[in-house]
Amino acid sequence: MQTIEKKKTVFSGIQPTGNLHLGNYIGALRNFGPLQEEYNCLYSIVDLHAITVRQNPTELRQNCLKLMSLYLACGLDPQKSLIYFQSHVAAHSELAWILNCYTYMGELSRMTQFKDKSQKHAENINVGLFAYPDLMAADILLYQTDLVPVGNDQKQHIELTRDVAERFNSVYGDVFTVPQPLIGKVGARVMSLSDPNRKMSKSDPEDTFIAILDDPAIIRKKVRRAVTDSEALVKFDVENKPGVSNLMSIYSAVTGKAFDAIEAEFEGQGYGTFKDAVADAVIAELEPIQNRYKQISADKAYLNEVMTSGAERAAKIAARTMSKVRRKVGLAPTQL
Ligand code: ATP
Ligand code: LTN
Repeated sequence: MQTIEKKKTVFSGIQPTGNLHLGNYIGALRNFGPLQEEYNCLYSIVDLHAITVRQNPTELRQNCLKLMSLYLACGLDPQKSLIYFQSHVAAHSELAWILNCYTYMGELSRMTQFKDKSQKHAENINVGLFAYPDLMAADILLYQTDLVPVGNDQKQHIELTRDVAERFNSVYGDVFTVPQPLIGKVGARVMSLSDPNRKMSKSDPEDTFIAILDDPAIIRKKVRRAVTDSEALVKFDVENKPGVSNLMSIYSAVTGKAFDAIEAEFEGQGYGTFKDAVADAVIAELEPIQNRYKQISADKAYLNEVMTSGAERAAKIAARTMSKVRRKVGLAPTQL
């Protein structure tokens, strides 16, 4: 007898903060599209997460639409995936509150992203920043997600999500699917161009990252200026040659070439030739996205349709989980 397997669910989100960079693209965004063929996918623009650090309202609003346009320009298809803003589905905030009551202060204090951001924003270490991982857990658990495609830096948050889900399930029975991270092999941690020992980050200065929407001339300039070493040898060795290794990872991620093939390709050549090839490959990857982005971001009616239909469909799925959670926890029924 033929068994019909239920399609697995994939959920991911990106914060609409600042300029999306090559790390976000290689580590997360470019992996989203191919998953649409095989899974039920939900891709959210997580605007509630963005306000854990102070935002300019006008800029945040613009960044929200910018990120949705980028999702679409990178190949997300609203016929196949649900694309929506986190704040448009109230269940995210509701479940986050409930999960807060099942998470320990000690667990949240250990999160490296919290520690990093507390240092970067020492003047505003707010409760939202601390409880951020529970909102992320709510995003994921609301949809009974099986797989979460993210960069390496988010692994700890997914582990926390799993712990909280298992804790909840052990009290109330099987309420949540326990999710797994989906982390790429190459490029899961793209490093800063000026300090290859730090991850490329949106909140760092412009010249440390390549933005997905950077002009080709700017991309070339940034790659040429990227920190390497004085050895003039293209070799993958993260410990001793972090700058060159980072550029090799980027090159490998966009061309699909293996590290030994890249070493052979640039044997006996200086970093100038290598960097030009990296810049060419990155430009070739990003230019078509930039062209699609220009068209899509100008089409407000289309964006409107995508976001409203995405939120409506997401809310229906989320409501099923919420009603189960409410019942299990013992919250007052909405009808007697
Ligand atoms: P910030 O550094 O300002 O906190 P961010 O650049 O990490 O922001 P997010 O919105 O937090 O951006 O991340 C979006 C996605 O991109 C996540 O899946 C994250 O794991 C991934 N990501 C972020 N930075 C990198 C990087 N340097 N290399 C690979 N993946 C990354
Ligand atoms: N915390 C993530 C963004 C994020 C996310 C999610 C990723 C929020 N909710 C749910 C995957 C699934 C970040 O900072 N990159």
